[in-house]
Amino acid sequence: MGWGIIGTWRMALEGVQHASDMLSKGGASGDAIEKAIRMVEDYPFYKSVGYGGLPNEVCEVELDAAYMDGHTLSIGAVAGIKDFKNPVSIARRLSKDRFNVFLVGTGAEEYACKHGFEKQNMLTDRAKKMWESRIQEIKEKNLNPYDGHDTVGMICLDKDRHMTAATSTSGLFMKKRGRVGDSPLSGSGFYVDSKIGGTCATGLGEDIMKGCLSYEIVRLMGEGFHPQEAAEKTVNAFSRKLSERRGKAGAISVVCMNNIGEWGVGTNVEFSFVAATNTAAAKVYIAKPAGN
Ligand code: SD4
Repeated sequence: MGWGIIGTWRMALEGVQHASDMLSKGGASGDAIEKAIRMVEDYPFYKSVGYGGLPNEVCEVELDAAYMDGHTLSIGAVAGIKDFKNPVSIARRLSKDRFNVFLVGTGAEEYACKHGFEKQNMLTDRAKKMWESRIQEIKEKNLNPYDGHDTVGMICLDKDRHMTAATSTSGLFMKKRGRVGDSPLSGSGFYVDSKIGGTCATGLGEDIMKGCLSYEIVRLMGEGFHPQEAAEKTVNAFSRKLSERRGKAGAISVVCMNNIGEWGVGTNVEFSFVAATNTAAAKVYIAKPAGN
């Protein structure tokens, strides 16, 4: 039986490689995806996820993360959490609970503390310097404060055909305190059903949320569409709809995989992603918007 994992952006590479190793030896998709996302969270130079993540407008690192089990459809998510090392692990722990599975801010922090998750100041000197220079640029060059943000999101399939999805991000650079994007929202930032497949998204959360794109793509895969067709069709149609109704669509990119390890991507901007399966080693790919 095959296995596979796909993740957003170049930053997913080392994690996907490590997860591939686990999956090829029969590891479970929940363990592989959690480890892969933690590796991105822990690396200080990936500036939009975990440690070293980009701060909000008052220079605090508020993080969002989610985890979904495609077999039980259990979801766990945290948003606006500060000073905890691995938000994805907190999200996974929450997914085991029956109630209160999506916690924000101080509630999420209390839960993490109670369950023994490691605390850490997530603001690095580098991120603080970037924040200071962005403040200058906003004043001097009238720059859009929100440029520069990415989410690591992954979909994982193990040899037992068990699928999981997970996301982690610091959200928009310079976001308002308490702002939450699509990444911890089921159906928008991620969705997975082991009987079909999974999707996760990256880009401007405010726009991704308007279309519940991750759920829609899984639904189309369930109707028999190849992941590539489902992703491309959904992102193109939704971008077009936003352009018609609002004049412009923000950046929207998705990666998806079905439960036999076939994968696809859809995007309205150039973006990188990483995929690995039992027949192809982890590799960085570049996707461009498809003509529509
Ligand atoms: C958010 N979707 O918070 C995230 C950020 C992101 O590429 O993925 N940017 O809106």
